[in-house]
Amino acid sequence: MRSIFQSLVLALSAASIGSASPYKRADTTTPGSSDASSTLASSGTSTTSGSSGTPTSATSTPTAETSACKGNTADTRSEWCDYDIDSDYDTEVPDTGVTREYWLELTDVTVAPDGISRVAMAVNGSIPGPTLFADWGDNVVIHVTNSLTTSLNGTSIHWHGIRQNYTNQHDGVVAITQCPLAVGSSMTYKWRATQYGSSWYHSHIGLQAWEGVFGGIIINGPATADYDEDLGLIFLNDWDHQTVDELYHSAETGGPPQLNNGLINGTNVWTEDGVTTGERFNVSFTAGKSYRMRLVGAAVDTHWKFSIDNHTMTVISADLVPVEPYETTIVNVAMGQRYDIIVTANQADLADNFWMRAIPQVACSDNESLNNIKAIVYYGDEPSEPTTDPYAYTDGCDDDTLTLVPWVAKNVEAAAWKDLETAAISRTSAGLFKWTLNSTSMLVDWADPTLEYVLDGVSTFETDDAVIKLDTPDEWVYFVIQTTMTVPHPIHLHGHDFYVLAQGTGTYSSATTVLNTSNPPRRDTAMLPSGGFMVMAWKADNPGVWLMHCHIGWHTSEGFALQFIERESEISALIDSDLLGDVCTGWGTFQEEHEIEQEDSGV
Ligand SMILES: [Cu+2]
Repeated sequence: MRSIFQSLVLALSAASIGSASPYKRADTTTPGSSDASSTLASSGTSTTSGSSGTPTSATSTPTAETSACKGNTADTRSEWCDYDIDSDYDTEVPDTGVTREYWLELTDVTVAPDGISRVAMAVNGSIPGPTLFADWGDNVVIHVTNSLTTSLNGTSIHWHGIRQNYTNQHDGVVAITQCPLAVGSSMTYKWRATQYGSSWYHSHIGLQAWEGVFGGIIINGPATADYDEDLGLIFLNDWDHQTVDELYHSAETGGPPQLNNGLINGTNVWTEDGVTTGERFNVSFTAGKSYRMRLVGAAVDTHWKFSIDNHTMTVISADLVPVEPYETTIVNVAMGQRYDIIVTANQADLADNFWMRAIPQVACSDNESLNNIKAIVYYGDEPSEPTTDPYAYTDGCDDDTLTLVPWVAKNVEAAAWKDLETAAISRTSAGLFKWTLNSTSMLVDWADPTLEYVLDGVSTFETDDAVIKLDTPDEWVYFVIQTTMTVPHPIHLHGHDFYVLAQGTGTYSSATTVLNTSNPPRRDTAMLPSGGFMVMAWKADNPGVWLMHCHIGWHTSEGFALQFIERESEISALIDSDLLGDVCTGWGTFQEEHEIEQEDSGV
């Protein structure tokens, strides 16, 4: 039997013989540019409320002219035509009648984002892949083609943070909502942009996201503070000169490996034997202007502190939830989280060049380039090496979640359903680390997705399917996760923005833990603190099978996941059985033909 891991090793040798593929193919569908020589603004990201992203829409190309709202200008960012920042996006969504259509193709590539060559996987030839733009209320249609002909990996694409209200089947999670998409096949995902803000899409099979299969999502809408220019996404990735599939064995036997480097928007430098390779990402500032940037925590196992020397940031949104603006000099970015920030270019008198820093937090990350994951913010004509100093900070895997005050205020009602689960780690008889939650480590079959069971009327599941059922429509669910282990975990829930009622160190107590139900922070990814607990809540208002998991790549693969079957009786009617069946049939044939074995939790 040939496993995915072995397939990848084969891919390595094949790719190193062949001619070096370009890291970034010249290609018109990459607004989220990874080109180190260009500034964010010139890389094609949106500079006004209307998206200027070029990608490929046959139905309608998103441009400023076709934007759902022309009234959203530099000093009227809270407006959105008939809607505004006060509109409750849970209950009202602009009816734009617009469909944004995109085509994404996954390929095996050889890349050198820090000058060191290795194999990877790319979307439309680039890492990060192209940014998908839409306006609030648009329909989004994405055709994904798997052309991973060297690695022979199956795939799926998850649209992180997108609520998928009544569109569970388009959530893109292998073993849960679909089978892996076979090499040589295409699949079309359809969803509606009912929220707005910044997010990302990424593969949701094994560790493939961190081989390079990810890109940005920007949904234009109103904002809680004004700014002049939108500079688009800033992806914060960790990076190693070995692939994550190669590193996984050491992760599951010896714990998380040290990683070589990190990338800001797909690029950074690397110094070895006195020779520096690669290039830094850089951003051009014009004195006096204010810039919106959209930070994305896209690492496999790194918690970041993000800052720009001498500059202050105003946070206006977290995940896809607009918040009351607040100022800070450091933003903590956990894996899976996004923060929208505004930075005013008001330091030109001090210097021409400033470091933008993504600093791995040693308390829960291990990186060889601790103080060298940086980009350059420059005033003037061109960047040069900054000499600025970082803000002082105390190392720690902190979460800014409890600082957040959602702009559209919502309260949480009393729990109709409650559960508490403990996260722990154990070793199998084979010496492999497995994370457990709900007293089990998730192990699901990628060729047998939960939606297939639901469609077939199967309602009992194995313990290691890690199923929790939420049957009552619109009931309030309180879910506590706690751990005594000194490892923090970014917890991500699909299908909902959850409310964080409490988060802290020590042990949760139903008697003494104070729950905030009055407009608590809400988002799609928040930290379970090291040796602590988090109390989450959400309303069962979205029928479907929704994964909850730790967003540390190693941990998901080691089984740190649960699936909620929400309103089971309503799900079948929402499933396109042809779509589900076609992808599974294609995978069955492909898997058998190439003798591919599943080696991890299945998600
Ligand atoms: Cu974890």
